Amino acid sequence: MLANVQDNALQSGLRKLLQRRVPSPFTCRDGLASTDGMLPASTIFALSSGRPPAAIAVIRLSGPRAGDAMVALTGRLPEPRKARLARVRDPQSGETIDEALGLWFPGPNSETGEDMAELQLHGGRAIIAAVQAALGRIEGLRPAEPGEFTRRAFENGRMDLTAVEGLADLIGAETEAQRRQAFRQMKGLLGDKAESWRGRLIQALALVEARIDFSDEADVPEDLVGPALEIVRGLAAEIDEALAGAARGERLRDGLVVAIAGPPNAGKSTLLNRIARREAAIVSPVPGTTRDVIEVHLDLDGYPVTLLDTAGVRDSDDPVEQEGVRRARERAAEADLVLWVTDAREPVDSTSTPPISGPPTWLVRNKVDLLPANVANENEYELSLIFLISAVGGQGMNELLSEVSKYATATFGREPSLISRSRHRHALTAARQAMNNARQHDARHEELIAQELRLAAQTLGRLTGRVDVEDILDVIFRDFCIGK
Ligand SMILES: Nc1nc2c(ncn2[C@@H]2O[C@H](COP(=O)(O)OP(=O)(O)OP(=O)(O)O)[C@@H](O)[C@H]2O)c(=O)[nH]1
Ligand SMILES: [Mg+2]
Repeated sequence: MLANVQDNALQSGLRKLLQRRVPSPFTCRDGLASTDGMLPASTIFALSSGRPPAAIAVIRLSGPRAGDAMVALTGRLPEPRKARLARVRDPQSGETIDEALGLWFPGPNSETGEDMAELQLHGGRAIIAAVQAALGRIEGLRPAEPGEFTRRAFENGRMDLTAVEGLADLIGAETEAQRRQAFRQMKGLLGDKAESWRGRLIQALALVEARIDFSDEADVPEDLVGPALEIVRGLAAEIDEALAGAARGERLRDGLVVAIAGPPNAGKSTLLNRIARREAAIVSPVPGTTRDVIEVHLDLDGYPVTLLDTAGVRDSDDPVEQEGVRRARERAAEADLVLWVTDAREPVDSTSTPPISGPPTWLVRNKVDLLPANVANENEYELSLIFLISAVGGQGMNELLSEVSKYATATFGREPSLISRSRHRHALTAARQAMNNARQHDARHEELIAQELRLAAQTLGRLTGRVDVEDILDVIFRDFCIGK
């Protein structure tokens, strides 16, 4: 019975919210007509495939004149979503430029939501230049800005903002784990979650609004705020769970940073080169060879790892070397893991004690190939992990790499995180904060509670781009390439 009354109150609360003329935080951006406001959108085109020359070049068009342009160049439109072999001609001179596959995707069920056409040409520079020049001469057509196809998809409600970010990450993904996380995001996992959270918040808000609006009516139960806050409590727990994985998700985008540090001449650069399988850093018998920090990006069992080679840490009068040592310390202190490399022939003394505080540090005793047999006893040394390796001979390298890989697995976790950017974390933290505030108000202060819930819903709306996000759009789309 109470549930029924609540439902009725919820319905009328929602109705009232919808009837209001004041702009509500729930104004959504779905179905925006075009970037150009009331004017018909221009038709854009771009080379969407990689750098020529290549086997194939894909030129895409999107906008109201995409079909006309296709007809102008190839004579007629292919059947929707079916490839058709076509002769591509310059409409001005009539000269054949190439033979290509043409595709036609009428809107609104296309990627951008607009009419789209695609030409798969041979990937030569002259062909691409000739086709682009021909397209540029057609009225209403212009070259696309970076990310403009995706921006149109967003503005036409085909993708939410988190999916757009997922797509950018998917294109940029270099390792399996990154690809997996980005793909889930592009498929709308975070966006759908945020939308469902927002929907439930609006329900809670409607209950509170109903309480405010009908406080003097007899059939509205006293306590609508209680059930509303109960909804908020459940939501808060779910958002907290998502936030718990945030650090993992953000780290996966950037990769695990492993710094190789230690005294001069210990074989740090040799170790970097061995792991990277190329001569990335200069190796020499002269101590103090490496001055700058050298970065190598690796794929370690599907996880992204940035390996840093640094200058040998020692006191020096040379200002350049001093700067190198300063950078070495700084970058090592900020790393996720430090491999402190020393010469295994040196006794375990002050040089084997890493002066780096902060990240976990493993002691790597290098050049074991130069040790007389069975001297390799390091039991007395108190560090969590000690490795005996030869960066030149390869001894101990498998053990070291497998431990680093285990460390990466533990850091990133097997389950991809829902959150992958600080933008997501900030939005969810802000929503969470507003929800907390709502729950802390006295239940009689319905207006204050409603205000916090409105704020929380608005923050979640910004996460998916459903409410007023102009300010962040440029930042997000800037990362895209032209043609996407
Ligand atoms: N025998 C042997 N020699 C090694 C090994 N690792 C490095 N070396 C040699 O040690 C010397 C110094 O190596 P680097 O890799 O330049 O040492 P580093 O720690 O980068 O030195 P700085 O950049 O000067 O701090 C070179 O002559 C290397 O060939 C090893 O495992 N065994
Ligand atoms: Mg070096």
